Amino acid sequence: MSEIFASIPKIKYEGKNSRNPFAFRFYNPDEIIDGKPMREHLKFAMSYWHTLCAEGTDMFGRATSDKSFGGKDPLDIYKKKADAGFELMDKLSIDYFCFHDRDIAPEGATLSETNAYLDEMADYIASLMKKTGKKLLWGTANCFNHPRYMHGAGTSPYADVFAYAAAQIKKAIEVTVKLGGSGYVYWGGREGYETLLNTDMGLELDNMARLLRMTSEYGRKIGFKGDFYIEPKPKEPTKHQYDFDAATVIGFLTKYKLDEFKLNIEANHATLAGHTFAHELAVARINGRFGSIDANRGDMLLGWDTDQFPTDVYDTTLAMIEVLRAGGFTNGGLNFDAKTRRGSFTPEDIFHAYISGMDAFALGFRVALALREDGTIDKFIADRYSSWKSGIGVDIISGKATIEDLEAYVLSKGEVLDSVGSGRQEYLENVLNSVLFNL
Ligand code: XLS
Ligand code: NI
Ligand code: NI
Repeated sequence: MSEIFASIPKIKYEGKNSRNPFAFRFYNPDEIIDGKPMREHLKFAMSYWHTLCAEGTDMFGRATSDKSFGGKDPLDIYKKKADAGFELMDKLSIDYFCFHDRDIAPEGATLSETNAYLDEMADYIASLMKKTGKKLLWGTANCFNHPRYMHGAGTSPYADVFAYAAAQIKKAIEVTVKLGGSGYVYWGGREGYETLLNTDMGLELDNMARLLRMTSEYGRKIGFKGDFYIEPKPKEPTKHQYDFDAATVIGFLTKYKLDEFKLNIEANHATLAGHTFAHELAVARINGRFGSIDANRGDMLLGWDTDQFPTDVYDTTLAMIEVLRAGGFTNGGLNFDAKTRRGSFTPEDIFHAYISGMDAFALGFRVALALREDGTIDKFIADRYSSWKSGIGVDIISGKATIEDLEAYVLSKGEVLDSVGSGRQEYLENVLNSVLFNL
């Protein structure tokens, strides 16, 4: 196999003072931190679609980069994409990858032709995995690109389209299982609507649950042991995406008793929903649904999913605090659902992008651990809620105190303003800065 990114060396850790653009300054894959190598804490993954497929097209312009990697006919191109992906993962010390079914193989004229391409490419990828030790973090089905899905897949008004989506997802789960994937993602795609003038929302949501139940049960039947994830997103492509945010998805999963589903939280989707990335991770965590992360960022001034590589260390730090609080990743990891800007069209740009994103998360992780070690923030939170550890607080939590007891308590006590302390937000923000800039 000839080298595809010949001008790019294997990226090594050189420490924070290095100015080598093709080196890590904070990500040291084999450094043991908190009991295990950094690579096992962070579990970085390459997104197949952005890295090996997206060519920079937008509404106003055609491709600016070529992702055929020297391939000639369609299948050859997909094999070259795979070669390029495994070379990139090796050079960047990325252990995992994620894909949609249509990222790894071309679509044929019929489902059986498409499935045959998929089988051939799955075998090809399996051989590269065997050679390199790289692993599949999660697979998914692209049920949003083809025109048949213009009104949705599981929520299409047309039963034939539902059936097609179910068949497509069946195959995508089979490929995920075959490649030993530790996760399977459902991103809502076009599951949503534009206007109630043409939509039966109740039926669409019931059908979405039917599709999730049917396909996930099939996954278990064929031996899938990993996690199923829903990836919330509030808008784009449809105006009202059904999987708006973590809380909405959890409400949906609870209503339909889809208990084993976890969440794949994407940073840019969080901000589009009017939340912070850390908020969405916390909502997943406190509901026992924390699963995996699509690492990226949006642009404060733009209202769509720009899928930029994450470089904001405050953001990565606050996210990694949540990952630590959740006890770290089990089947999930940090998938870079991110792409270079259209004007950054060279292979070098892809490497710069991954290096910056991986370093931003590695630094965020180091800061999150240092904050935990420092203890100021955790202690502040514990103290702030200490009134629940004794007296009336314990009686409320245990259920012992009735509403009459609470009234008697307040009547005897008088005003309670004296019990209320400062939130000290500015002080805590400064604690964060002191730790961040002291590393
Ligand atoms: C799109 C989503 C998509 C999912 C996988 O906005 O982020 O890329 O991660 O289908
Ligand atoms: Ni995503
Ligand atoms: Ni996205």
